[in-house]
Amino acid sequence: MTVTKEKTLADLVRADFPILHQEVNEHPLVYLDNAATSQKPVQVLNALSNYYEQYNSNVHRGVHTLSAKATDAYESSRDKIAAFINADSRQEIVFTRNATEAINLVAYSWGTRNLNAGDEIILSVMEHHSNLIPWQLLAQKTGAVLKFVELTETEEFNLEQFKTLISDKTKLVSVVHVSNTLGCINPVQEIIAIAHKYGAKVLIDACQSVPHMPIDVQKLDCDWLVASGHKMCAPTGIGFLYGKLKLLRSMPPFLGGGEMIADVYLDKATYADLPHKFEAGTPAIAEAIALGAAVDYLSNIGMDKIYTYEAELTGYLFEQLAKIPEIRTYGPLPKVAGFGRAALAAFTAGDVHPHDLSTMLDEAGVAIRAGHHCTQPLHRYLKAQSTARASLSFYNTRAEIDVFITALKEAIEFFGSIF
Ligand code: C6P
Repeated sequence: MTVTKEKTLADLVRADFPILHQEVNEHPLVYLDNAATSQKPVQVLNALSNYYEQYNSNVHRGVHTLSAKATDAYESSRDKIAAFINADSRQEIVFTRNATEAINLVAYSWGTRNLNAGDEIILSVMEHHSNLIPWQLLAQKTGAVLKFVELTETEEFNLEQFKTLISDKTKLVSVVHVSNTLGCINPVQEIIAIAHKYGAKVLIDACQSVPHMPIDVQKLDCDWLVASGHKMCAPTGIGFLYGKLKLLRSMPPFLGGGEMIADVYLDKATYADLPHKFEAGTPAIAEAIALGAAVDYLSNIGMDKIYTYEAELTGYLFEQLAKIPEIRTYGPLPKVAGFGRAALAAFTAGDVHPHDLSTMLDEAGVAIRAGHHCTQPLHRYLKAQSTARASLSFYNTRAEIDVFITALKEAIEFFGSIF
């Protein structure tokens, strides 16, 4: 009797990703930099080229056939995103360039109108610069005060400390769902419920969660949520802001120009209804359509399936890293069966500089990131100048983790011998 090995998720999808089937430095590419940007399946690449080859045209302007087709595809992408995160209305989805722009939109539009001197904004020390600098700028402009939640002993969001920071002065809580450095999954549902008791609004930076787990904005009850397309199998230059309808309605425009208007006079204008009020100028049409294709692709696999498969890989990755004595990982360890943290590992290896590790791994065809991952304050807090980071996706395999671990051990041995 022949025993056939059950196919893993990666076995089933890898053929869809042309870029993965190449050699880098004469070794098969092992791409473990998915938290920086994910690779794109052929279905998404086709959506891009189909648009340019068959119906390239501006949206919401022409009445000709191509323009109507482009508008339909662009708007249907919005429907797909709304369904993907279970928004109550398609008008709650605003296309932006990326998560960074979405956060700036909220800080500028809502923040400048609603915050005054002495009001408080709660962030955490693990925020990406994109969820820090816009609030610093806003605080400088309005006199609002920034407060920071620190980490627990296991390097996770300190919910107990959060409860001591929040007060009637808190007007906004803006926190990351999954840290791009610690890999912890923050208790956002609890954070949101607590913040709402104090009347504070909550923005969730879901850049590292939307591509890896099911998200339900109605269940979370967040006021805004942001994500970037390029981390979820879509092209660069497109992301989205989710906001509760009433709240988005109350916010003034962010950028002015074409597309976002109703009636324009020389000295004044009225604005378009949502979501167009926040989409000034010709948008990234092809990219938005391709984001819809990426959402279809992820939905066809199933976000539960992706989450479960990645958890299993995470368990294996941490098991292997734990066998290397020089390695110190950051953030919580996986709990049962790899669950309880995201599919990435930031680490240091004794005195070896993370950039040296990354360069040597690249020679073996393994792509990881090294540096501060745009979380410089967190690295300062952890007393690490920089870290190396391997981040996984559902198309990665155990065999690739083995290649990474072997190359990592060789790099540590090499640098150990020259110090
Ligand atoms: N993190 C990483 O390698 P943009 O640049 O707008 O697409 O995404 C910004 C961003 C915001 N929040 C989190 C949690 C993120 O991880 C990122 C992007 C990449 O970790 C690039 S620095």
